[in-house]
Amino acid sequence: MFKKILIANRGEIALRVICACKELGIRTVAIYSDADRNSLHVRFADEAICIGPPQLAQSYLNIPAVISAAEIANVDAIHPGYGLLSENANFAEVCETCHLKFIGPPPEVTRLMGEKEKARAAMKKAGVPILPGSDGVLGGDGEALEWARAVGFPVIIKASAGGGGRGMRIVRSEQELPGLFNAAQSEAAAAFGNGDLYMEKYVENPRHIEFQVLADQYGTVASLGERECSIQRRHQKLLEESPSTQVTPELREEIGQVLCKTLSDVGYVNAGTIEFLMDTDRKLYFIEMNTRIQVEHPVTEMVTDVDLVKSQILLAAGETLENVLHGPIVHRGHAIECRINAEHPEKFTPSAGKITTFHPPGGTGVRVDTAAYAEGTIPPYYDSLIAKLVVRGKDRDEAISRMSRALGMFIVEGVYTTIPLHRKILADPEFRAGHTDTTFIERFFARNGKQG
Ligand code: MV4
Repeated sequence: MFKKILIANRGEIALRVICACKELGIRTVAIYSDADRNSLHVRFADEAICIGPPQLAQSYLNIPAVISAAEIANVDAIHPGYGLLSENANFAEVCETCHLKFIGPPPEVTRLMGEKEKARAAMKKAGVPILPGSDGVLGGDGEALEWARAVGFPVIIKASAGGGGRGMRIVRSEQELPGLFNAAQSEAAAAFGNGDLYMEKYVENPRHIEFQVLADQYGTVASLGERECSIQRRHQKLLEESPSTQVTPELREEIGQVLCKTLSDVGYVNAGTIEFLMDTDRKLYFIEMNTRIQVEHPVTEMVTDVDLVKSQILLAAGETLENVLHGPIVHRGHAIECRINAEHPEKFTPSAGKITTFHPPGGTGVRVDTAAYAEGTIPPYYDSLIAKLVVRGKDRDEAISRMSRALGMFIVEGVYTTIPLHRKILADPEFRAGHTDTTFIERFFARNGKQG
């Protein structure tokens, strides 16, 4: 087992990894930027090393600085958390070269899943349902037009290196295709340094449903069911839940089985998330895979009682999935997570500054993942997530009641937060009825005005 792990992240996820390490008896090394000197991840780690100025490129994304810290502290492994270097295959390779275990899949698997049209091809080959679309990268707008005619409008053009919605264009007619193709190409080239594009049939009003898996180094893979994450604004998730109201036990089992086989075949190791779109006929189609722990992982932890971060560490250290899980995966009850962001309620812009009052809720079935505290400051350089409020109930109705009361007992003063927005979403009849496709938030704002 690892003796010491460096956590290449900050905020609530750095604390989450520290929790897992403490329970496993592993020493922790925090890295921090000048802006994070007084952060809780620094306080709770056994050691902490400052790696540079606040800007991400000079600190948490600075590979030589991160590796130097790992060498100085003499760690066995690096946990990348989410975002930052977590899906950077070059970083994973550098770790390997330096004999530091990267807690994630092998670099070549990270690279495969990072090239979205290659991931799509691999899933198709293995029998995972995908949407009709191009075979591989589009050679130009002429080839794009041929595929669009074959697939039928509307289609969506996506960046191969993409994710998060950048370099994406919906195309509804032949006339607008060349212009939108060029726009997507320029945007992808500027954002990712790679203008490769591919095409899929466009699904109207989809739900975003993702499956959680765990895989060991010996080809054994387990599915931990799904999370529904359709409530998003500008490709930022606001609220996630498990199970999805739309996934039957049979569909969960069917998709879980095909995913386990596929990921075993590609040599996947680590926790992982496979994203699907669900159309209005309740059919699921693979869109992309994330090879990291995700922000919303606690939703799955609440309904399965599996500690996903501990599992990541144990699997990276060479444990078998059988030893990590101790038995079959059982789903109990319903969990909901609300992402509490420090942001202005109308402008949705980050609200940095000093938190003057901080009182998180507690009680039965309530979990708060956060690195925030009273008198602490939220630096302007990083993302605006300050807490994840997660509840579990015996069913969806109980989870909704519990979340509503917990949101009402969450006091954050000094910065604007999304707590008032979440309270209104939880009270919304459409949300309560489970009508939560990806157009939910737009319709919600249309009903309630911009503030919700
Ligand atoms: C789609 C789609 C409809 N059809 N693909 C947006 C981000 C990226 N991860 C995938 N996205 C979408 N891909 C096809 N073929 C609609 C979206 C989409 C979306 C997906 C999930 C959650 C929210 C979304 C909001 C707008 C568009």
